[in-house]
Amino acid sequence: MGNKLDTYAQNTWCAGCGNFAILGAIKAVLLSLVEEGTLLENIVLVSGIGCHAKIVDYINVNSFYSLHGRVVPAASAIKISRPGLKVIGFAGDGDCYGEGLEHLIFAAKRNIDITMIVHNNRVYGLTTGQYTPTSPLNFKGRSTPAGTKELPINPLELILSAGAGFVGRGTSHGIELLKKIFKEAILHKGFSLVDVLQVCVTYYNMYEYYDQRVYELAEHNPEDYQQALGKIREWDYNQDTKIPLGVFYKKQGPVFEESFPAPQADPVQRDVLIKKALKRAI
Ligand SMILES: Cc1ncc(C[n+]2csc(CCOP(=O)(O)OP(=O)(O)O)c2C)c(N)n1
Ligand code: SF4
Ligand SMILES: [Mg+2]
Repeated sequence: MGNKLDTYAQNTWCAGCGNFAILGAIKAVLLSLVEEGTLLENIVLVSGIGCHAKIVDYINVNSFYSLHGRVVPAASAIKISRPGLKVIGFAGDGDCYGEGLEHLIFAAKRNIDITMIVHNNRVYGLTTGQYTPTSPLNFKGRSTPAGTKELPINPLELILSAGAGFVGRGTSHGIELLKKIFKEAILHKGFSLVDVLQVCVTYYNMYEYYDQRVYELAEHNPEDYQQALGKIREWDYNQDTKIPLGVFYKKQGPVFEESFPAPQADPVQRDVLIKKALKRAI
């Protein structure tokens, strides 16, 4: 059954790709937001370059296809200049934990009210299987046939310590949980990051591995920084431990774009401040 968010673009993802779950979940969430009163024209999607990025072709909502590693600055610029819009960025793990990592850190630090959804398949999918910052030690890919010699980063630990007010994780085998986390992240006022363990069936098929290890957080207080940090550290993207899913951290703080005067107060002053902020953000 189609809906008004469908497009005519031909879907070119591989059969079984975890991106389908992210697409299904975000479309359901966007429809529910519209039903609850959000205007579709007040939502903007931003994507990078990679398999994940095609998602904006498949959703009938205003969107901006940015450059590899540049989802965050494009999304930040849109939000700063039009604070009334809901801005949702879709990035790959190569895209925003690799080439664009510094942008992600500074967006979290500034607490810009955007949501970043990371399709973390732990591989460069579009360019056919090179390792990324979240590939595990000894990962054998196109660029590392003998296995990687470096440990992965834990992106959630990094982003939490950078100041993010919302940090969550889901998998592409759990669409109901994805819907829940996406909606909570989008409604959170301030910077939010959702890391999705999105399986790339072609270059790094982890369905079985994740199915055996994931569990949903219970009796967890997301306002408690130390608890959040502890749960985030439970799995380091390398060891064969259990993998917690859910909202690790959620705390409201001052929002970056609200530090500028309202447009009607002093448009000239506001424009000057915004131009300065955009220069810093990009
Ligand atoms: C500035 C720039 N650097 C590198 C590339 C080449 N490139 C395109 S997609 C890609 C990797 C994509 O991997 P990821 O972000 O993890 O997305 P996925 O395809 O896995 O969804 C790279 C390195 C590019 N297009 N532009
Ligand atoms: S290469 Fe991997 S990430 Fe890209 S569409 Fe195919 S399964 Fe999905
Ligand atoms: Mg990737």
